[in-house]
Amino acid sequence: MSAERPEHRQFHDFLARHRTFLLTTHINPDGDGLGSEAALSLWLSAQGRRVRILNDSVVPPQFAFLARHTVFEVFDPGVAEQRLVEADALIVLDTSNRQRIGRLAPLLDRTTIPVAVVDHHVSHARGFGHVNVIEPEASATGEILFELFRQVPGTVTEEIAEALYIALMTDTGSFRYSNTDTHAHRMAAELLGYGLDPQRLWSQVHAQASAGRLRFFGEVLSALELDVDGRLVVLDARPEQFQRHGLVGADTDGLVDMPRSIVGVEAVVLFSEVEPGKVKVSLRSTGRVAIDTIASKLGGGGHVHAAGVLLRGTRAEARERVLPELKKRIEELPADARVAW
Ligand SMILES: [Mn+2]
Repeated sequence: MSAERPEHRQFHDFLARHRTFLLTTHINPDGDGLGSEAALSLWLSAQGRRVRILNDSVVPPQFAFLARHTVFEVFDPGVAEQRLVEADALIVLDTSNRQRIGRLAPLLDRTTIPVAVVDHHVSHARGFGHVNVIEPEASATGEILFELFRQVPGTVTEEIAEALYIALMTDTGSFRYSNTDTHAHRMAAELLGYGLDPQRLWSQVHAQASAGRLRFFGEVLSALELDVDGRLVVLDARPEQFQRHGLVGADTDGLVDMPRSIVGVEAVVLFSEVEPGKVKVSLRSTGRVAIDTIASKLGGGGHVHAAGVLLRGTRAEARERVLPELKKRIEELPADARVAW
């Protein structure tokens, strides 16, 4: 083991001190949260540890294949109590905000279980774990795990590489977001060396849409609004549209990414009223507008390129809370180099 950072050594010491681990991630888990859980679960199991995964939310269908090798349990008060009693330690992945783990959070008040946090979100707090490995410069939590795993030579298998690749691919928007750097590409190259098929893995996550989902996208996109001289795209989705096209939940990730391809766009915001009175605000930046602080001020979170928040009230009220600040930030940007030439 050759850990250079003190937090990495602390994390390995933490793992060495315990036998039975409970893993969890944030509510509405994404490919990074779930891929990181699957990877760490496989890695710890191979080292003779007992591992359980318990999340607040269900695994979305496009990530169901990650459950081939690992079981993802969904929160139930009785099961959660039992898992916390059985485990020697809890590892929280892809969030350093205690509230973001959902219904497991209040139960932690009643236990003394040691906690480790591995995350890459920018946070003002230093994490709520006894050990905190928080590296905002990492493209994905999976990238931090890969580094930790490699410190113990010969421990990464094809199954672990696949789960880490899903974490990296999804959190970089398939290597398009501003967090896609040399580290991300080097990691992808190394992971492919374990025999992964990138085309198959991309399709497994992204080629799962129903015709209804595409019709819904088409309807919402055809009504897109341009603001701030075409530099802001505003999308709006009503509860009736979700229902009419047979969409369950609020899987709008691909939708809010599409207008980023319009020339000159700095930011995209989607107001989706998934059910009456509940508006999911999804924000995307093409790299220059910091949208994560807009989301966090309203109680949400995310990264500089992708963030979100769930607001109670009408879509008109949500617009009033988000748009003035977002427009102001775009107006304050220096002139876009793309326009100059
Ligand atoms: Mn992540």
